[in-house]
Amino acid sequence: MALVKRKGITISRQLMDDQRSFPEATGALTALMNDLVVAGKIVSAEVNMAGLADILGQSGRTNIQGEDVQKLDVFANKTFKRRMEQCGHICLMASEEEDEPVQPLPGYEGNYTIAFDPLDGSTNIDVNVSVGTIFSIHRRVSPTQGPGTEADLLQPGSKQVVAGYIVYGSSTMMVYTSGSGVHGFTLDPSVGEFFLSHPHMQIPEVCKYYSVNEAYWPYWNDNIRDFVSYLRGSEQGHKACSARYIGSLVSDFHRNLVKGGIYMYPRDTRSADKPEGKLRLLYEAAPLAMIAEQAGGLAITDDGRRILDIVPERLHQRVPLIIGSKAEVEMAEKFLRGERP
Ligand code: P6P
Repeated sequence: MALVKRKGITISRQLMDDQRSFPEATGALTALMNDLVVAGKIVSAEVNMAGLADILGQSGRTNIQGEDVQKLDVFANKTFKRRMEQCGHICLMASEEEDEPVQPLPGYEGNYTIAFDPLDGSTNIDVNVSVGTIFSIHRRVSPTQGPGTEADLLQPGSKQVVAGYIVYGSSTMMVYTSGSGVHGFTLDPSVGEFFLSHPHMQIPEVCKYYSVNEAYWPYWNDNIRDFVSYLRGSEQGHKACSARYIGSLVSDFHRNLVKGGIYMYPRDTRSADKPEGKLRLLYEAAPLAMIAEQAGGLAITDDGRRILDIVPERLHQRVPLIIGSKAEVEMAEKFLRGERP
């Protein structure tokens, strides 16, 4: 039955239908995803209450990225870790908030890995800008017994079995793909259930928005600068896109997925400790790249490599990212080769 006619089905029903399309499926991935959904509902409730509770403000700690860890970050990380370590289907997990991989509880090992950014954009919490969770799931490559190894996590994005995000905004939405299109589910907090609201999402061909922090203009290379000028419509008669950048990757990406747009975080010369830009490959760029390609878009680095082809070497490896509407990312590739329209 066409997905459009299925609007309003629950996410657990969609997950069951996904499972049915894989005859060899055991139900493990479905069970894993259902526990992930529970974690998303718990974090959503907390994010929406944060303005009322005393949870706002800093926790006083810093994470591996050297960033202040906000209390809600800590809560979200604990919630996803706790759900995943006891779901019985994870052999190892990686979190932006954890320096090292995290093992499941003894006896609860399984055949998948998950990497997640529990609450991306958390510096926006105290100013009430939407934030999000990003997740990436792989099948283990190590022998299927006991805890996994780092090799199970360091797989290219092209090997992901599921990729997705949860955006905690004016409504909480979960968007994911298991390789057969991108589906968006909206949480009805009155019943605590995600319902299919955006079946088979496709990034519009026309690029309506461009999202990049233009304060870094002086630190970009000329190809990036010329491409941003092109997006502004200041030359080659290109229809200008509107600039939209709220400093929350999940929110910027989600808007561009729905309306058409391109998000960029290229490398810059500001800081020697981030030569590859700021965003992380494992739990930010790779899962969003799978979503983008499944929705008809593209995702590359600022030297033209396909994000999904990159084999990670380190858990928290950073990567430059250009992602969004296909035609615009292809135009970016031209500029990166030194060509001009
Ligand atoms: P900048 C948030 O910290 C984040 O990882 C993304 O969500 C966001 O797009 C980006 O960093 C913002 O970084 O350097 O523009 O403030």
